[in-house]
Parts: sequence; structure tokens; C-alpha cells
Amino acid sequence: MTSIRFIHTADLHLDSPFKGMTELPKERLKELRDSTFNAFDRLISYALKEQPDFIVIAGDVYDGEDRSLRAQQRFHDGMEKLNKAGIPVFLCHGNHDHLGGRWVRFDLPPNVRTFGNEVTEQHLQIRGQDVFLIGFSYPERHVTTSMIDTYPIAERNDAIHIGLLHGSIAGDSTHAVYAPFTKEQLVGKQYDYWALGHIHKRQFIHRDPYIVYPGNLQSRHRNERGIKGFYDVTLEKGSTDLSFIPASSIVFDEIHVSCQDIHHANELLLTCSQEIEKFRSLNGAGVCDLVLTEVSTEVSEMLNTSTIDEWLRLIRETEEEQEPFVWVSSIEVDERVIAMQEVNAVTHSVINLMNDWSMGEWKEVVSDVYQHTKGIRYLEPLNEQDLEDIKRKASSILMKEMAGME
Ligand SMILES: [Mn+2]
Repeated sequence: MTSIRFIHTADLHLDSPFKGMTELPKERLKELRDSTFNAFDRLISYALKEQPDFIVIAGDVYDGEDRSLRAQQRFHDGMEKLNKAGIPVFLCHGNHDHLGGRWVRFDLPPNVRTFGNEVTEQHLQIRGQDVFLIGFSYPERHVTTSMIDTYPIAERNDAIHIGLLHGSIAGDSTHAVYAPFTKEQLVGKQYDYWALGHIHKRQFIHRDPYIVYPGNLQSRHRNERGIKGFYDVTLEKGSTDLSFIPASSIVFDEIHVSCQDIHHANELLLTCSQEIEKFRSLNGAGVCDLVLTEVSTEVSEMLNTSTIDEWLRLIRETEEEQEPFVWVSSIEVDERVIAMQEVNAVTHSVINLMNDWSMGEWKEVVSDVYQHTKGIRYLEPLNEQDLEDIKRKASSILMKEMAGME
């Protein structure tokens, strides 16, 4: 059997405006606003070097439905390079760049095949191997009805079938669901690979066949943590091999700083700098929240001699000249260790109770926010990492408040 090789990417969100990042110095903000383009350039360079048989883009090329001119031009230029290199691109549009948006249309080169607003099948032959790609583009922003029933079941055993779908799993009450589907429905189509988009966190929904969210190419805010990129997929009937290829040019993450052996302010600053340096050598440029852990009562008192904003300003100043830049967006003190020593039995038992809640119970607790009709549009589905954050912050608030009442 012939094996084929393709790139699976999604959620490029070109020209994402990074609203709310206005604290950054002008130059850094510019770098940030270029990051979605830089990540895209990395994708294109990789493809030109590696020469895959084709590329699949599963929606949200653009960040806004007005598709900025700049974003369209950059995308067009990237596609043109692939065209010259003879690399076909299969593209569907998602909720962010749906077909109903008002924009000046750029004519894309002939190597780009865009899916229309109904599910259709496109054919390609690679070294004698028939490949079918099946997908659709969003005709408008909100496609909340299920589209999966309109995908045909794979008919030919000898051909490779790849489904493109921008959407989310049905029944997840924590998130506005687009073009919902179940894992069983996807598997039931008997395709060899499902190229998903929409959820920005990289994940496998299923293996054999692989059902994959590659995540976005470049994070857009603090809740999209870690290195972002795309998949390089080698596939033949019955076997799939995936490599994750990093593309993000600015990494959003948390930096944990242990304050265990710290007694003086200069030690604290030095330790922060060292941890930031470690981050920099590992990831390059970044936007990070510093989380101070193992905070003794002594360190806590020291921190309280100034406001957190002053500490933040000081750390930012020390980092100012460093390249590539790491912007510290906040300092958070994990109060659990200090407070646990002083906490009373009631607080203790509430925290224990909270730690025992299941994911389902947590979803119930946060449903006010996650099921809010306006808020929901801005929220990614609740995941394990969000839950850890919420737990940590809830414990800190609880302990602070309880301590204050005594
Ligand atoms: Mn998206």
C-alpha cells in the first residue's frame, strides 16, 4: 500500500488583535500582533522544506469575519508559495471566518480547494493511491445544527478517506457547541483520519482511526498555554504516524517559582529571573504569569511590604532589555502552603471537599459562568488545567477570607 503524507493544521486566527494586552510596551505589542503571521510563516517554510503531498486546514484561517486585508494578503502569499511548489491545500472555513462575512475577496491560487457550505467530497490521487477529502465551510457564524449526518460513509476500502470538520463534541454543557458530533458518529463513517478544528487545545479524540484536534498555531491569550503547532501525518491503510511540529512564535504559559529557600527580596528577584531565563531558553519569547509557590510566612510578610504591582513593575524592569522577550503579565501567590498552617477545621474541610469534586460536579458549580449566554462565546471548554487554576484560586480566596474573619 502506498503511504501518503500531509500536514493537518487548524485555527490559524491570522491577525488576531490581542485585545486586552495593552499593558505591553509598543514594540512588544507589535511582536505579539505579528505572532499569528510568524507562526503561519513557520508552517509554510516547513511545508516547502518537507514537501508533503498536501495540506489540510480545518477552519478559522482568519480571526474575524471581516478578514483583515493584511491577513488575506499574507494567507494568499503563503498559498502562492505552496502553489509554486506544487502542494495542494484543502481548506474549510469555520465560525470565525465563515462564508457569510463581509470582506474583499482575494482570489486564491488554483492549488487551494475550498469547501462550500454543504458537505462535499474532493478527490486526489497520490502515487496511484486514491484519496477522498470530505468537508464543508460554515455559511454563517453560528452553525449549531449537527452536520455529521450529511457526511457520506466511506464506500471504497482501497481508498483513503479524510474528514474535515470544524466543530465540537455534542453534549458538552460548558461550551457553546458548533456543528456537534459524537466520537461514535465519526468512527461510524469509516474514514481513515478526521482532521478537526475549533478546539484550540491539541488533543486526540480517538486512535485508529485518528480523530485529531491539532490546536491553534499560535496562542491568543493566557488560557491557551504551552507550545502550539500542527501535525505532520503519514498515513496508509491501517496505520497512522503523527509528529507534532511546533510553530508558535510566542508561548503563553505559567512560570512556577518555588520560594522555599528565600529570605530576602534580592533572592526572590534572582530566583524569578532564573526561572524566566529557563523558560526563555526552552520556549523563546513568551507571555507568562508568575506563580509563587511554597511561600513561607516570612516570604509572605516580605511580599506584603509592597503591593504586588510594585513587585511586578520591578521584575518587568529587569526583563526589559532581554531578547527574546518574556512579558510577565501577573504575579500570583499560591497561598495554600502558608495558610494551611493557620487554617481552621472548617476551612480545611471545605477545601478537602472541593478537592474531591469530580469534573462533572465542577461543571455544575461553574455553570453560571459557562452557561451564560454572553460569556460562553469567549470561553473555551473547561479542561483539567482550568480546573487546577480555579481550585488554586478558590482555595487562596477562601483561606484569605477566613483568616480575615478571625
Ligand atoms: Mn478557532
